[in-house]
Amino acid sequence: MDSWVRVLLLAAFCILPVLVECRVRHCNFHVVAKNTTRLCSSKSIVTVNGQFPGPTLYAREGDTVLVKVLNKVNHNITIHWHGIRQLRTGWADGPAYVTQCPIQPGHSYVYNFTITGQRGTLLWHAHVNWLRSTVHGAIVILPKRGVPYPFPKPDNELVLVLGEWWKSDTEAIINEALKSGLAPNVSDAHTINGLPGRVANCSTQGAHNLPVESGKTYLLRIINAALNEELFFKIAGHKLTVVEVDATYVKPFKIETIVIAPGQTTNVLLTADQKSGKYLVAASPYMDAPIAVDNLTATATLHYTGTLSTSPTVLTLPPPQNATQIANKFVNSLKGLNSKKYPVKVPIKVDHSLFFTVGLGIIPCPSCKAANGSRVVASVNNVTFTMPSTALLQAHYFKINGVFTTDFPAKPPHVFNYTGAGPANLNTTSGTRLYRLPFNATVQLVLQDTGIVAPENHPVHLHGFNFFVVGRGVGNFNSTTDPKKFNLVDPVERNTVGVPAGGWTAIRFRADNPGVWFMHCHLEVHTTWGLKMAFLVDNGKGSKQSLIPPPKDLPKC
Ligand SMILES: *[C@@H]1O[C@H](CO)[C@@H](O)[C@H](O)[C@H]1NC(C)=O
Ligand SMILES: *[C@@H]1O[C@H](CO)[C@@H](O)[C@H](O)[C@H]1NC(C)=O
Ligand SMILES: *[C@@H]1O[C@H](CO)[C@@H](O)[C@H](O)[C@H]1NC(C)=O
Ligand SMILES: *[C@@H]1O[C@H](CO)[C@@H](O)[C@H](O)[C@H]1NC(C)=O
Ligand SMILES: *[C@@H]1O[C@H](CO)[C@@H](O)[C@H](O)[C@H]1NC(C)=O
Ligand SMILES: *[C@@H]1O[C@H](CO)[C@@H](O)[C@H](O)[C@H]1NC(C)=O
Ligand SMILES: *[C@@H]1O[C@H](CO)[C@@H](O)[C@H](O)[C@H]1NC(C)=O
Ligand SMILES: *[C@@H]1O[C@H](CO)[C@@H](O)[C@H](O)[C@H]1NC(C)=O
Ligand SMILES: *[C@@H]1O[C@H](CO)[C@@H](O)[C@H](O)[C@H]1NC(C)=O
Ligand SMILES: *[C@@H]1O[C@H](CO)[C@@H](O)[C@H](O)[C@H]1NC(C)=O
Ligand SMILES: *[C@@H]1O[C@H](CO)[C@@H](O)[C@H](O)[C@H]1NC(C)=O
Ligand SMILES: *[C@@H]1O[C@H](CO)[C@@H](O)[C@H](O)[C@H]1NC(C)=O
Ligand SMILES: [Cu+2]
Repeated sequence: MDSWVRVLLLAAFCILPVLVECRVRHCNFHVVAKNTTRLCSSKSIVTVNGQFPGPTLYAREGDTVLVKVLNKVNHNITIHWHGIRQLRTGWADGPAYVTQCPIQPGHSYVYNFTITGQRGTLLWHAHVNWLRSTVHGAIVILPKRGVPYPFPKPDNELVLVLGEWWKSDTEAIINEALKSGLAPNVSDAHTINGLPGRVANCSTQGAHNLPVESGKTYLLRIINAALNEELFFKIAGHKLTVVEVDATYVKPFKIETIVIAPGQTTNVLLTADQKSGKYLVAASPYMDAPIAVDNLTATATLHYTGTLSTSPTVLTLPPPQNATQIANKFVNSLKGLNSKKYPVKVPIKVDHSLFFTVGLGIIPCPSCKAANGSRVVASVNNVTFTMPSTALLQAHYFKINGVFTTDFPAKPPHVFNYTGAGPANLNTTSGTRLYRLPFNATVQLVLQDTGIVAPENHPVHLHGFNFFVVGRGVGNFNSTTDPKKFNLVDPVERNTVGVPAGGWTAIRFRADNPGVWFMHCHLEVHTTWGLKMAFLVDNGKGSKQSLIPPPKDLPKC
């Protein structure tokens, strides 16, 4: 029996699973609206089961998970299980119009997938329009029964979901921007488990409390579920021992401040080894390019038991918004664990060597008066991706012609100084173009930021695969000198990686998962603007190397 399921979703609480082994257990995600008053505004938000953040999905490595999503709101919805490999089960991946048509109001769909060879922290979120701003939650995958963590067992575990909050409805925010051609309004606050901490002039606020006992060690599962902002995270007076990112183990290291991009997760060990008291927990934006961000710091409190609530909190200053050195210190410390049990399997031989520019552009838009008849777009290799009205995976599986082409360029159409002043013509082309890969091909992909409009750090997320981050640098990638510096021994393995502002990142992966796999910037505004594409991975010849047939309840367009 390989279809054992351990999913515990208690209607209103997220608790660690009770140690009961059980047969297939369906869990229900009811997508419902909820009126809420927080942060100087009352509004209706879309939630799962009325919770914000949504319920934590607990599972164990090897489990089959069945989540029935019932759409009770007046929006199309899909849920993406961010970082779950979805081996041969692309139908359960979730991005709207990529692997499925959306679940329309009043309809439901059962996501059915098995968690193979993965354990750690991930997140689930809506993958249609901007609904993920409030439709998101944690995924906690425990190691197989009896398998220990490769680090000292913590006394307890806490999930911390970082988010972004707008006073207005987020669909209104992006729709307004698309009409104007300009950038959308930045958020009004950041949140830690749904709460912003103290915000000036706001009566409807509140801070999350992390209770700890002196001398004990905690595993903090930190998730960035924000839409558009990378965040620094730190706790006054305490060092964090980083042990995992994106559900892959890393060589443990101690650090004061971590940086986490939307879609990324980081597990850290925290020992309550300071004087009993209250300590500030801070999540603040990281942005080292001339782009407007929400500069409010979300705060929570690390509260040693026995400390009076009236006692003063030990404070900490968030890093400056542009503290690239602090961000780099964290990023450069990440190395795959590469132990006997958890080896780093980076492809050494490369079958497909790809070079993709990622960045912004400007195209004509006669109705966009605010932006003088033009609008900002984003692109990969100068292609602004056009979403189809039929899901790509269906078009592929049922051989529906005319939905996409497989001529996505392996390199940019023009060579220019990518990180320099940029070309005079900022136009892009548009299309629904995919890059096709044979089953089990190995891929090296260099992602190069451009300075067009503005350089910016783009956290690029690949569906269906983990990849190894073999290199990273500032300026233009040099294909002669830079590969010599690649780390092919113990690179970190992840599913979302930041391409540094005005720089590049090189990743490698093996295309061992047949289907259509989305790749996009995880800053939602850039995805909306077109910084997205997809890989089409062919079936292999072996018996377990084909995409499985679609489930009967797969939504239709
Ligand atoms: C939210 O409030 C509006 C206006 O007060 C009301 O019409 C609506 O029924 C409420 N919705 C929910 C889900 O409570
Ligand atoms: C889930 O998918 C598997 C195939 O991957 C299938 O055998 C099983 O019947 C499905 N379960 C449900 C409840 O649809
Ligand atoms: C965006 O911000 C502007 C300026 O503060 C404001 O007038 C507008 O109403 C905001 N848009 C939305 C959708 O809240
Ligand atoms: C808060 O309110 C005070 C008094 O009404 C006002 O002077 C101040 O500008 C407000 N601050 C913010 C950030 O809105
Ligand atoms: C945050 O941004 C606002 C608006 O751009 C600005 O007025 C304020 O000074 C900034 N605050 C900090 C701490 O940088
Ligand atoms: C960060 O911004 C501050 C204030 O805008 C500036 O003085 C400083 O030079 C910047 N630091 C870096 C490393 O760019
Ligand atoms: C690219 O532009 C940058 C910034 O202007 C400049 O420093 C760099 O020398 C240029 N590189 C080349 C190869 O021209
Ligand atoms: C940009 O491309 C569009 C079509 O893709 C074309 O209509 C327009 O003329 C181009 N504009 C410029 C300035 O090249
Ligand atoms: C992008 O494509 C547009 C439209 O074909 C073209 O005008 C422009 O020069 C291209 N830009 C780059 C950087 O390749
Ligand atoms: C993929 O190719 C590698 C060699 O490059 C081989 O060792 C492996 O067995 C292949 N995997 C599958 C699933 O065919
Ligand atoms: C790459 O670096 C080498 C050695 O510094 C240099 O000769 C070459 O011009 C560089 N290539 C590019 C495309 O910048
Ligand atoms: C919801 O999805 C259906 C199917 O793709 C589409 O026809 C409809 O326009 C969508 N509705 C909205 C409000 O986007
Ligand atoms: Cu981006």
